[in-house]
Amino acid sequence: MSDTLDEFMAQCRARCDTGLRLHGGFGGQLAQVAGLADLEAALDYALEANGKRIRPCLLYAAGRAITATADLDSALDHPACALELIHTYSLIHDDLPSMDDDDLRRGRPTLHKAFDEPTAILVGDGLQARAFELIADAPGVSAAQKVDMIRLLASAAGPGGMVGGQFLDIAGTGRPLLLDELQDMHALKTGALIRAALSLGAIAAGASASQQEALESYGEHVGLAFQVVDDILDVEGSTVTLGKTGGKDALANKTTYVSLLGLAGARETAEHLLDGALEALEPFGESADMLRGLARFVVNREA
Ligand code: GRG
Repeated sequence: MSDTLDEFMAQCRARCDTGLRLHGGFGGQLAQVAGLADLEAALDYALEANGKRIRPCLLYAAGRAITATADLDSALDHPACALELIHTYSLIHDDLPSMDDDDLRRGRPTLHKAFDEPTAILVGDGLQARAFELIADAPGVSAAQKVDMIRLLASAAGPGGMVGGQFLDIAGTGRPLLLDELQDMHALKTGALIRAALSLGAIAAGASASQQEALESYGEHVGLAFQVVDDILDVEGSTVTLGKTGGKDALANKTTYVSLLGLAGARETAEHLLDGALEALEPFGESADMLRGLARFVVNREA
């Protein structure tokens, strides 16, 4: 993998899409079991969705910052797909009527709209379990690396990470949040999986403790920047470009970086976070160029 950021991202997405098809899905096997054809169809619907795959891109880029071994990418495929499975499950559950109650995701009807609510809950549960199975089966990494990755992903996705952030978000709905509360909630809800992308790539590539620390700091900055920009796009983007319902935060009266800081203040915060992310990469040379490009991509994206 190499060359420009666009080419790098296209290659990461292609690897992730292929991996999800080959290892995330069941290749028609579930449909052979009496009564499970609809479950497999719903799983395939979730896996075929047109996501940006930004977390897998970060994971592959973190690996590349550490080492340039020829078989690196094949060692990163399973962790990258596992992370995307967890992310996809979180979006499916977030869209449920009892959570954010949304009809549109990734430019298509949400899973509970295309199928039904129990199926959407079970598909989310299934994707989550499948993620850990994928890491356990990962080629090209040691048993110790697998255990470290499973522990890290479980912790990032669980109550001390993404689930905790989602809980804080729901609990905080309907009352104004202070900037610190907003930041703490997003550091868990969105930030935990983004930080996990960097750490999983680092573990699979055999990073030293100091390299892991630098990547974690980069991940913290990029994770928050991702959310600040998400809040900006919710105001500035259209439902068509976003592929999900725009303007929802204001309608739901949610505290966001834009509601607290204004559009210009939120944009400035995103730029500061970008500077912090780039600074965290100072110990790395050119090998971290894709991470630099991805941080800029996260801050300048339009969807
Ligand atoms: C239900 C346990 C549970 C958690 C849900 C991540 C999350 C927690 C909810 C998503 C709500 C949301 C829209 C958060 C804003 C940031 C975010 C995660 C956006 C979606 O990620 P993208 O833009 O999506 O990477 P794609 O579709 O490109 O993968």
